[in-house]
Amino acid sequence: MTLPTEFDLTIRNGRISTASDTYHADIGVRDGVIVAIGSGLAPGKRDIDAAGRWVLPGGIDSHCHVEQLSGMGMMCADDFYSATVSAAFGGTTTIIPFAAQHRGDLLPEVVADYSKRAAEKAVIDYGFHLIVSDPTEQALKHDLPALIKSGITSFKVFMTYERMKLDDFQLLDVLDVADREGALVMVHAENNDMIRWVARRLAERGMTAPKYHAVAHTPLAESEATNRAVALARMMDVPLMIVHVAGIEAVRVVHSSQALGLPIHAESCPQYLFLTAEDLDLPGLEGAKFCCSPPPRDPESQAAVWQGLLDGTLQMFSSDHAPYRFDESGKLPKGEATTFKDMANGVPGLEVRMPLLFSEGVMTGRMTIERFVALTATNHARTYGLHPRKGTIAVGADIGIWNPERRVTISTAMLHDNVGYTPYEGREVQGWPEIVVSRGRVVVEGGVLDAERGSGRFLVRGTPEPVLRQRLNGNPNALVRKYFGSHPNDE
Ligand code: DUC
Ligand code: ZN
Ligand code: ZN
Repeated sequence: MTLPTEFDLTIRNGRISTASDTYHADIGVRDGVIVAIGSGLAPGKRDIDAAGRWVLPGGIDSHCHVEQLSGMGMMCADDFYSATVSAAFGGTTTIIPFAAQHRGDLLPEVVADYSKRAAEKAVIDYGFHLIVSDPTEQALKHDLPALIKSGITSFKVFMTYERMKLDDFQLLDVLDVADREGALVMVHAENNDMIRWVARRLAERGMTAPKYHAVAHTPLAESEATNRAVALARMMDVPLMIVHVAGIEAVRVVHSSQALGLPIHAESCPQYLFLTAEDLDLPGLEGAKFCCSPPPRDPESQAAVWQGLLDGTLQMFSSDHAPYRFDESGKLPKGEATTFKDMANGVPGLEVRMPLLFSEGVMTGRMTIERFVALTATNHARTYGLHPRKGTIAVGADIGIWNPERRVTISTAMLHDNVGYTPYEGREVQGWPEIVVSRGRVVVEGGVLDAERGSGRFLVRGTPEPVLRQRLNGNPNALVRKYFGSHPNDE
């Protein structure tokens, strides 16, 4: 076999890690793809010496909110430009944000709108998940199947938020479509009535400070809804993705479902490793900066999330970047009179997601570099139909070149999002992605961006990989399927 000798880019002498291996080699890139991995490759037109550096797949953040109107009517602070720039500076080269349907919206119009805005502004590649809040006949029978075929192969549903939530009947309908069409359902699992009941009583008693958000969003609301979502998926015999797992009991529900052999996948986020409910308990409204749903919990839950990430119960580490400014546009819609019920829910994290886990997971020796790669890139690519174009060092040339020695103190001033604060202000991390490559283009180097607005591409995603499509063997609760066989093979 003759190896190509003319490369646009070579990355030489680096220590390459994927989700399965670590080795020293050179990488040769041509026309935006990796065409050679070997030793002693000829220098490319652009030649990077990565000696002493770790060469990792570009990260994939499969849960982030960009230029999205929330269920409470708040617009995100980041548009597709600032979000993708911020992601790139943190080592992430692919994002999968949401195209969010609000009740009454037609799904194809929602997607057309997000697609236009992203195409004009994104600097790295992106896909979309749908948010389905109005599963009409039209949506279930025509629009969802058509959009899945067009490469949007996952959608999120909510069990809470008055204006977004689906009831169990609707959840079953959506799971059914996902099953028929080969898509994956992601669920925000919190029991709406439990939260509402507590929140109303807190408010009646004048308990309106940000810290009461974490009281209202009791861990039981999360674990109950997680358990119910699993039961619904089990009845339909379909895989499920539980997003932003926060509490120890929810981790246990996921773990025990997997022990039964169920294809229940789960994700967690930096806020559940590095923040607790105490962070919401600050003078005045300052705690609003740490308000997200589910809320950060306690050290015991932090430990359970760490354990879940290490033992495979949780397969993905996403930011759930939900950027809102600390002003009337987001966190403080009623100014000083804002209560915990009014504040926009969500914390920023696109840029620091990978550095935080690299530092606290890999550099402390708690986590292998291979596991880090799986959690921040490869498992996202597999689960959401992007592997191996993205998420590994094989074909697509999305790469982060990390300096494992570099110490960085996180501050708002150094970040590239448009939020104006970071929950991780003042935290020191070790390890930083100094050079970031997207489709063979060096987009970040020396703290400088070199990427055109609109140069990111929409990714038509495939169906989730077979592991997620695995059928349950002899699942006694899947008898429903016997009578309503929706799988092509069953009919
Ligand atoms: N759910 C999310 O996934 N992100 C932000 C807020 C929320 O409720
Ligand atoms: Zn959510
Ligand atoms: Zn989210």
